[in-house]
Amino acid sequence: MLTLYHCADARSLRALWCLEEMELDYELINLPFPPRVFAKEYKEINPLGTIPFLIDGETRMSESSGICHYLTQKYGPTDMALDVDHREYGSFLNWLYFSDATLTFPQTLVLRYTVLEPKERRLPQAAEDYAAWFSGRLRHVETALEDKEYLVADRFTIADIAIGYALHLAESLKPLKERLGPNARAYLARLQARAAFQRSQEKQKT
Ligand SMILES: N[C@@H](CCC(=O)N[C@@H](CS)C(=O)NCC(=O)O)C(=O)O
Repeated sequence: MLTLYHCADARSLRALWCLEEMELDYELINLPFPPRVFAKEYKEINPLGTIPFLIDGETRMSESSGICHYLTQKYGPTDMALDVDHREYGSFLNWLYFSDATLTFPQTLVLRYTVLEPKERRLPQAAEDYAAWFSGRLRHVETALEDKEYLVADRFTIADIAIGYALHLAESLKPLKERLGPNARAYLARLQARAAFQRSQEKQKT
């Protein structure tokens, strides 16, 4: 049995969404955010205290895009992943890694300094600087979607889950939402309309 530790709309949504797209059996454990503070016992399961955390037998994973990749490789075959001999394999992997290392990283600083920190510790200048940084990186997504519905291979893949989550997070933060371009907005709406995405939104409420 696969077990996923999750917090609503946090990066673990990538893994939850992937589980739903693949229609796999799994146990979902919803935690309050941040679990480090509100579910201290969770550190006994994941010493990092971060989510997502996936348990599959002896396997333990804490990287959201890596979990999506693992699920498609281990529980595929699925059209949601590309094989190494696919012409766009490099691009596929690049989007997977780009999603968290390059896109979500500045977003989390905006989240922290506009929402998570107590009012007296908030830093509008830092939030503005990292929003601008995010904006520069987002241009890469906007351009890639110029004439495409999905990022690679003309079909929905986990690259879309990984990048789509970053856009979903951006939409929830005012300084980032206003920076989403028309291609990114239309793409995000397409992704959010997927039945599996909708189910993942429902499951995180339980
Ligand atoms: N690179 C990791 C980042 C995991 C991570 O930092 N998750 C955040 C939530 S989005 C977290 O658990 N924050 C709470 C904390 O650091 O205490 C991934 O892609 O999953």
